[in-house]
Amino acid sequence: MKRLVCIALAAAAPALAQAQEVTLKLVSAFPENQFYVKRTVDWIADVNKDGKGVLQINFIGGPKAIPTFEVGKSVQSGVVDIGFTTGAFYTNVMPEADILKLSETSAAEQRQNGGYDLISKIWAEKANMRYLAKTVEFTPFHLYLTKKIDKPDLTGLKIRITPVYREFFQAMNAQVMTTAPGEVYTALERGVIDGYGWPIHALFDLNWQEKTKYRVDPGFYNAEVGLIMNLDKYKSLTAAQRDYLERKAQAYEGQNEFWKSYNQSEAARQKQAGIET
Ligand code: 173
Repeated sequence: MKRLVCIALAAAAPALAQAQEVTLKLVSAFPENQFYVKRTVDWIADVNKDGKGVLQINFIGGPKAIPTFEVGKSVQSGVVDIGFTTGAFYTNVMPEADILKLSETSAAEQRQNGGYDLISKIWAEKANMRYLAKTVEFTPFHLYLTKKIDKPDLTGLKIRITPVYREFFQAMNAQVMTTAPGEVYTALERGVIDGYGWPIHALFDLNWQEKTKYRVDPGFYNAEVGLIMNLDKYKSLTAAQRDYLERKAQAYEGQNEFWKSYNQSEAARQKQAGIET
C-alpha cells in the first residue's frame, strides 16, 4: 500500500510542477532586426533559463505577427500577454501613454518617489495593463533630414512622425505622416518623406543612415521603451510567478545606464557615416 502511494505521488509530481509553470506570449512593436528586440530576446532567454518550472516567455515575433500600432490593444484585450513597445504606439488605448517621453527623472528614481506607483495606477485603470519595466531611457529624440535647413522652420517638408513628435513638428510647420518604424526606409527611398523623428540611437539597425544626410540638434524629450502586460493575466499568476517576473523585469530596467555610453557611440557612428549636424 505504502509503495503504491509512493508510486502514485511520483507519477503525479511532474504534473503538479507543470501546473506551477506558466508560459506568457510576448510580441514586439519594433521590428525583429532592431537592437532593442535582440536585447529583449536575450532577456527572454535568461528568464526562461532560470524560470524552469515557474515561468516561461514565448517570443511570438515583431510587427509581422501584430502590427506596431495594434500591440497595445492586443495587450489590453489579452490576445497576447506582454508587449514590448513604447507609449506613443498605444495612444489608441490610452492617450496618457505618451507622457513617458517627458520624464525628467529616471525609472530608478520613479520607483522610489511614487512616480512608478502613479504610472501603475493609471496604466491599470485606463488600459488594463501592468507596466512591468522601462528598458530604454536616457535617450533624446532628434529630427533627421534628407534636406538642409538653416532656420527652425519645417515649411514645405514632409516628416515621418509618431505621436511623440506630432505637436512639436506641426508647430514648426511640417507636414506630418505617421508610420511604424518598419515603413520608414521605403518612405525615404521613394522620397515620400524628407525626414523623420527618431532617437539618437538605432537608426543603423534599420539602415536609415543610407538615406539620411542631416541630424538637427539639440535632442529633445526622453525616449521610453518598455514591457507592458495584460493586467488580468498578471493577477492570475501565483505569488512565486509574479515575484519572479517582477525581479527579472526590474533587473532588465536596472541595466538602463548602458544607454548613456551607447548613445555616445551611436552619435559618433552617425558622424562617421557622414550625417551632418
Ligand atoms: O519614432 C518612433 O517610432 C518612436 O516613437 C520611438 C519611441 C521610442 C523609441 C524609439 C522610437
